[in-house]
Amino acid sequence: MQRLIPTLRSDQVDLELLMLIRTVLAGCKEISFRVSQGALGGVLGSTLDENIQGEQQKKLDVIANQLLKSMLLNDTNVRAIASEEEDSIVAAHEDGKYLVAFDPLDGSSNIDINGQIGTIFTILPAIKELSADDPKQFEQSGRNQLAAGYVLYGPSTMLVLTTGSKTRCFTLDRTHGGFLLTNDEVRVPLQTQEFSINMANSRFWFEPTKFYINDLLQGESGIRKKRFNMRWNAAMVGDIHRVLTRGGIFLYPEDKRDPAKPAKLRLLYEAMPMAMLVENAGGKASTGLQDILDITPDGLHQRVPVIMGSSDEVERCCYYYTD
Ligand code: FDP
Repeated sequence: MQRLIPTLRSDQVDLELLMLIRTVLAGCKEISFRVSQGALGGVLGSTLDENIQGEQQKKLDVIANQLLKSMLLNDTNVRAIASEEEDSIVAAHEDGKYLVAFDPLDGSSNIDINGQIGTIFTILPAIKELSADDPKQFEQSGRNQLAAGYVLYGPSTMLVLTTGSKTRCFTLDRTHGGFLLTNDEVRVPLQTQEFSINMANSRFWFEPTKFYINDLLQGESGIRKKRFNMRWNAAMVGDIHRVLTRGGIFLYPEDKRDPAKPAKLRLLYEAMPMAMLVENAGGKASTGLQDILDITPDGLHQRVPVIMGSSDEVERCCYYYTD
C-alpha cells in the first residue's frame, strides 16, 4: 500500500506544503493516541472554561488545540493560524508561506461517549502584503484553499485529504505510525436515500427546510416516491465521512433558535474544508443559496448554513431555498 508522502509527491504537491501537511498530521497522530487512551489518559470531561463562541470547552478540545498550535507555530512555513478554540488569529513566522485554520476536535459532545470525533483543517496561501497577525489574512474565498482534510478518530484513525485534485482516504497504520492509502479516489454517489439533520430543531426551521424534510419523510407515497432513512452522528466529521463513503445529504440549516446565531457551523474551519473534500469527490456543498466555496469569510468564526453531499440531492434541496 502506498504511503502518504509518495502519494503527494506523485501529485507534484509543493515540497513546503507537503512538509506542512506532515506537521498537521504529526499533531493529529498525537491526538489520536490521546483519544484512544480515553479515561486512562485523564482526558475526558470538561474544563471550567468557555471558548469565544460561548461553548463549554472539553479537556480534549484544549489538549488538541495546544498540540496543533505548538507544532504549527514551530513550523517556519506557517505565517499564522486560526482555531475554533482561539479568539483571534495567532501569528507565527512573518515569512511563512501558508495559513492553517483548524477545528482541533470536532464533535466535542461525542468525546465522553467514545463516539466519533475528528480534526478538520484547511491550508491557504498567506497574503504577502499583510502582516502575520492581520485577521484579514483569512479573508479568502474557499476556492483559494491549497489543501483541506480531516482526521477521523473512529474505530480506526482515517485521514481524508485533498490537495486540489482527488479526495483520497488514508488509514493510520499503528504498526509503523504512518498513513497508508486505502481509497485512491473517493466518489460520492450522485443520488441517495439517506439524510442527516438534527430533527430536534424542526420546530425552529424556516419553511424551505420544513418543506424539504417533510417531502423526504413522506416516503413512497409522497412526491419523492421513495423511502428515505436518517442518520445523525452529532459530529460533522462522522456525518460527512459517511456521506463521502456511501452518499447522503447532510444539513445544518439556519434556524430560529437564537436570532444572534441563525447558523451553527463555522465557515473557515468546518464548512470550507468539508466543501472542498465533497466537491473534489463529485458532490455538492451549498448554503442553499450559493456554493460554500464561493464565500469569502468576513471573520474567523463566521457561521454559515450547510447543505452538502450527493450532488443530485443537494441540487434538489437547494430549489426549496431559491424558489
Ligand atoms: P460540536 O458542537 O459537538 O463540536 O462543530 C459543531 C458540531 O459539533 C458538529 O460537529 C455537529 O454536526 C453539530 O455541531 C452537532 O450539533 P447538535 O448539537 O445540534 O447535534
